[in-house]
Amino acid sequence: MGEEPNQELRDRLGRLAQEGGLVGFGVCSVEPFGEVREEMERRVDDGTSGRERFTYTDPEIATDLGRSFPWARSLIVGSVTYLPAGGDPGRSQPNTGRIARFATHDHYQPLRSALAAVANQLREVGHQAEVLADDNRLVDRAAAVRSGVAWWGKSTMALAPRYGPWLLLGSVVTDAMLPVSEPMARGCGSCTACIPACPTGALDNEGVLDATRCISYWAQTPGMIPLDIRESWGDRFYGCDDCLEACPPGQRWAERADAEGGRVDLLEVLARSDQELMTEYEHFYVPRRDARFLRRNALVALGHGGNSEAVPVVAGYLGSSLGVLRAHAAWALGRLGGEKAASALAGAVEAEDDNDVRAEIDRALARIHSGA
Ligand code: B12
Ligand code: SF4
Ligand code: SF4
Repeated sequence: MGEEPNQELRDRLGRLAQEGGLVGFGVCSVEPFGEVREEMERRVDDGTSGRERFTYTDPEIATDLGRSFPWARSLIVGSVTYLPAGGDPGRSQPNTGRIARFATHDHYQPLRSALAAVANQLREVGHQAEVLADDNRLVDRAAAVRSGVAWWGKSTMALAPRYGPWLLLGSVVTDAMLPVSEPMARGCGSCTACIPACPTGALDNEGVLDATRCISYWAQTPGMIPLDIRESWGDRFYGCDDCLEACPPGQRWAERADAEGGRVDLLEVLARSDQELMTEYEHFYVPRRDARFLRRNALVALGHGGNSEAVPVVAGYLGSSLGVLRAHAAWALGRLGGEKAASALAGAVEAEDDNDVRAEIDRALARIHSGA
């Protein structure tokens, strides 16, 4: 006969999780997530996962815990809500940018410490246990859905009653046999609010996200941001919350967010050194820890929400040694418009030897001259 699942241990772990601040707690089997793997491979094949690494580095590893943890027998899943502490960016003000609420602070820290307490308890009673949160070896949302911690929303977010999508997810994989939870008996029903709320049309009706159209993806992906995505960027500095803000199950909870936080002075961002930026935003995922990508994001946001004060600062980036910054500065000046922007662009075009950047400058000048 197989080993009986240990209900007493599960109850003890559940109490610890609650004391540690987890708002969701569930247990599921460690069977491979076969459908999720197929779905990831489909997205890699049709290009909708973009240049995403993380779990997409090896979908088989990400969907089969047995590959990384041959001793695994149960998966404990927990969630924290980062609101109200996530802040409220409030209404747009000139020369400022928005940080998505999940990134206003290191909101993963309370999640990891609550899960570490659960893992320590398991180790104390002789079990193996490892914490996984935002790890390449597990698709967190698939685990949350299987363990009854959340349902899978059409925005692709994992949602729970009361908190809606405002959750971060993590797990503890263990060799303890624990009783599993029932899946959550809720879903989106006929709601489709997130789909038209997405400014770039990245969501389809089947709960699939085209990462190459998602602003959150581009805010953390190196290189040139495609022109049509830049046009829809708004005043974002990092992340995007539009499909979360539109989600009815989380709206009352979002109203409880602090008034402070979530908005940064973009001129100040552009004035700082690389080292200062990477220290301040240490908890962001920034490609290669290279501050140029935060500057690039700030330039695009200034193209949307900057005023005349922003023009000389943005124009200064036409002299950057980095093509990606010269190109995005030119684009932003094209949107900011005015004589000073036009003369900075006209001055830069002569000296520009990168054809792509030159094309950006030409486009920006044409935009200003057309008065668009
Ligand atoms: C890659 C990634 C991204 C990418 C791509 C996201 C995507 N939707 O595919 C980008 C950069 C765009 C991104 C953005 C964001 N992300 Co992200 N991201 C991840 C990461 C690292 C991997 C996700 C992954 O592998 N997905 C693979 C796809 C296939 O699965 P999934 O959508 O995650 O899960 C669902 C499917 O598997 C589905 N499913 C199951 N069976 C089947 C079968 C079929 C046929 C289909 C179609 C689907 C399906 O059910 C699952 C549950 O919803 C995870 C961390 C992790 N290790 O899991 C965080 C994670 C998903 N991100 C998170 C967050 C907070 C965000 C943002 C809100 C940040 C922001 N404000 O900017 C946005 C939200 C954008 C959105 N609408 O999804 C949280 C989500 C928490 C939650 N409540 O859902 C996670 C879980 C991190 C964490 N540990 O909390 N992210
Ligand atoms: S995060 Fe923003 S861009 Fe990405 S799917 Fe949601 S609303 Fe669209
Ligand atoms: S907005 Fe509606 S459809 Fe989209 S995830 Fe939320 S409840 Fe589901």
